[in-house]
Amino acid sequence: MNNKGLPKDFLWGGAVAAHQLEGAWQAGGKGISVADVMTVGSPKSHRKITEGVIAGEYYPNHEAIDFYHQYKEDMALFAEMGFKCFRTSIAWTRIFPKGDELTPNEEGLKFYDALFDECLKHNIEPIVTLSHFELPYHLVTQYGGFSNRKLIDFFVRFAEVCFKRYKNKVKYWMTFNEINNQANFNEDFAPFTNSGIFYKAGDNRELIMYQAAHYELVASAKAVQIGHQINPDFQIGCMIAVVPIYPETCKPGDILMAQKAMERRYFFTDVHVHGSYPNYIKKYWQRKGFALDITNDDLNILKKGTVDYIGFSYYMSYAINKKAGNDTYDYNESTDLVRNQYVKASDWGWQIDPEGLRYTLNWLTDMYRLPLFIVENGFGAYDQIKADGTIDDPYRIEYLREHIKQMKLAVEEDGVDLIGYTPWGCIDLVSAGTGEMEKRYGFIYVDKDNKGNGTLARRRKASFAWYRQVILSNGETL
Ligand code: P53
Repeated sequence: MNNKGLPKDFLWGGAVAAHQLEGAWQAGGKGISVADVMTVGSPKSHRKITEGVIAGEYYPNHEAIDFYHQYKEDMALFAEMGFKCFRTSIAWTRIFPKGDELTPNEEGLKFYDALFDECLKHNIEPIVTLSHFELPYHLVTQYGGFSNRKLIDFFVRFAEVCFKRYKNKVKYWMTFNEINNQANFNEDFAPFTNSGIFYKAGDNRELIMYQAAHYELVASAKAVQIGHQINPDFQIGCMIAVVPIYPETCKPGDILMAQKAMERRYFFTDVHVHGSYPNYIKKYWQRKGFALDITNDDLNILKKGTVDYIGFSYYMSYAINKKAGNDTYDYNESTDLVRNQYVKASDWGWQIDPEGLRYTLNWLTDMYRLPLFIVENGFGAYDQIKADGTIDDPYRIEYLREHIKQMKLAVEEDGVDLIGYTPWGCIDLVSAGTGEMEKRYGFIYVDKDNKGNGTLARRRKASFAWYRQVILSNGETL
C-alpha cells in the first residue's frame, strides 16, 4: 500500500453522457430517447416531459454540443489535458433505436467503434456506462419502461451486443447510471430518466419504483454475468449517486433518521455488491404491504452477477432530522432533506462539502470493501467570457482542488482502494437536471446558451491548464 501519492496508474480523466453532448438526435438511424422529450428548465423550475417531440418546444439534447460530429477535435483537447481515461455512455437508441428490435443498428455501432478508436489513439481508456438516462422512448410508450419485466431482456440484449462488439476496446463498464436517484420517486424527473416511468394520477409511485429498481438490478446482474463470459478481464461496476445524508443534530432520533434515510437511498448498492436484498428493505416492504414480483430465478441471478467495483458520483451532501410523530422513520426524499448550516451552496442550491467526499470514500469502503471509482464530481456554475476572450473560473478550480485533497487523504491516510477520478462535464454540456447549457462544469467552454444560440466554438478555461498540471503531477500540484 502506498504511503504517499496516488497509484501510478491512477485513472485521471473526465466524464460525460451521450445524450448530454452528442446531439445528432436523428443521425445514423438513432431513435428517440427519454432525453429527447425533455424541455429546458431553470435553476428553480423542472424540465417538462412532453408526450413525444412537440413542434415549437425547445429540446436542448437534440443538438447538445454536437460532439457526434466534433468528437475528434474534443478528444484532442482531452488528450492535451493529459486524460488517461474518458467516461461516456453508449446511446441505447443508436444501437437499438426503439429498444425492442432483435438486431442492432450497424451505423450506431460504427460510431462508437470510431469514438473508442479515437480514445485509444490518444492512449485514453474509455470507461462506458450502458444506461445513462437515455432509454428508448418507444419502451416508455409501448411497455411502461422498467415497470415492465420485458425490459430486462431488452437491456441485456443491448448490453451483450456492446460487450461483444467492444470487448477489445473497452475494459471498464457500468450498468445503470445513478440507479438510486429514483429513491426520489415523488418527483417526475428521476423515475423518468432512470427507468422510463411516466406516472399516471393514482399510481402507487413508491411500489412501482421498487419494482422497476428490482428489474434493473436483475438486468444489471445478468449483464455482469454475460460480460464476464465474453471477456473475463472486464471490470463491470454499478453506478450510485452518493449524497450523504447527515443527522442535523446529535439527537438520537436524528441519528437514527439519517441511518434510515441512507438505507432507503443506498440499498441498491447492497444488491449490486452482495447479490441480495438487505433485511431492512424487505421489512419495509412488508410494513407497506408491497408485494413485489421477485422470483427465485431473479434471486439466483442477483447472487451470480455481483459487481467488480463501485462507480459513484459525488457533488454534495444533505442533512435530515426526525420529525415529531414520525415514529416509523419514514423518509420522503422530496420533502425531508434540510440544509446543512455549516456548508455553502452553489447557485443551484447544491451544498459544497469536500470532506463529505472523504467520508463517502470511507463509508463505501467500510460497507462494501470493493475498489471505488469517482466517476463524477464537479461544480456547475455560470462562466463569463472576458473582453480578451479568456475565461477565469477560480470557483471551479477551488471546488475541484478541495475535493481532490480529500480524495488523496482517503487514499493516503485511510487506505481506500481508488481506481480513478473523472470530473463531470469536462466539456460544457446540457445539464441533466435542468436542461440548461449555462450550468457549466467544463474545463472547455462551449459557446451556446440556454435557448440554443451560439456558435458551438470551444475555448479553454483557466481550469484547463490547472487540471492539466494536476494530472501531470499525479495530483501533487493542486
Ligand atoms: P446536473 C441529481 C443529483 C446528483 C447527480 O447534474 C445528478 C442528479 C440529476 O440531476 O445527476 C448526475 O446536470 C448525472 C449527470 C448529471 C450530473 O450529475 O443536473 O449522472 O448526468 O449531468 C450533474 O447539474
